[in-house]
Amino acid sequence: MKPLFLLLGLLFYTVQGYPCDPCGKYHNSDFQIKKVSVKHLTGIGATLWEITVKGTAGKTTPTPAGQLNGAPVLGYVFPTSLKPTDVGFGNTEGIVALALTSHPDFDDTPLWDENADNNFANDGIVWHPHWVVLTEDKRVEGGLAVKQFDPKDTSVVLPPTNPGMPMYMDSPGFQVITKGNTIKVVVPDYRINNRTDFSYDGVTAYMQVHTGSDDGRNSGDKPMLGVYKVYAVASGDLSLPYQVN
Ligand SMILES: [Ca+2]
Ligand SMILES: [Ca+2]
Repeated sequence: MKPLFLLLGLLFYTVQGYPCDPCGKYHNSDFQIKKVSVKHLTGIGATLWEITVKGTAGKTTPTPAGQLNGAPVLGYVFPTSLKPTDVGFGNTEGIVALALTSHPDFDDTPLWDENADNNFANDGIVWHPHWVVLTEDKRVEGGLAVKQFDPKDTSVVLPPTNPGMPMYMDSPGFQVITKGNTIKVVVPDYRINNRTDFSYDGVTAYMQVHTGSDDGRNSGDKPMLGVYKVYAVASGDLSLPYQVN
């Protein structure tokens, strides 16, 4: 797998010549990574995933676009060496990442009410986790996108908590905590196949939704959810050098 990670790392630095107007707006210290860690807490049977930044973690959230097409998504992302099957997807190629995101234009957590107001469809701006499978995608500046599939493909397996989009994306509902310069997420062991031996990295990024048309169908010239700008990579080269401890 390592050559793939290195290739993707290289992509980050070779395709930044594309313009991305909204990207610069969020390029601040809240997304400058100081360190990343994943610790196994045997006492509660969970791993604690944490990104520490120079500024205030989670303070900067996107300005709404007012529509789904072009909707901005900011993320604190943990690319991992976990297999898609470890987190409930079927077997498929790509990098499994846990992405903590904020996106005020839409809610993709129909099972969860993160702001606890009894409305399950208004939580997009609240930092919340997604499992995603990332693959190389040269149609966007960041060189990566969430892997899509044909909605008619009945062989695709998604976790039961997926939000119903034709992408390898899950809305697992784990607790996210932002405090000072850290953002954290608690992942129960049984939700990652009891794995504690994986490697990981830390990334902050600007992503964007592309539906391509008013009826919400993707036109194909851009990915449905692409990475447009990588603000920081903890390792510097996306080599996933860190191990759970
Ligand atoms: Ca929700
Ligand atoms: Ca709510």
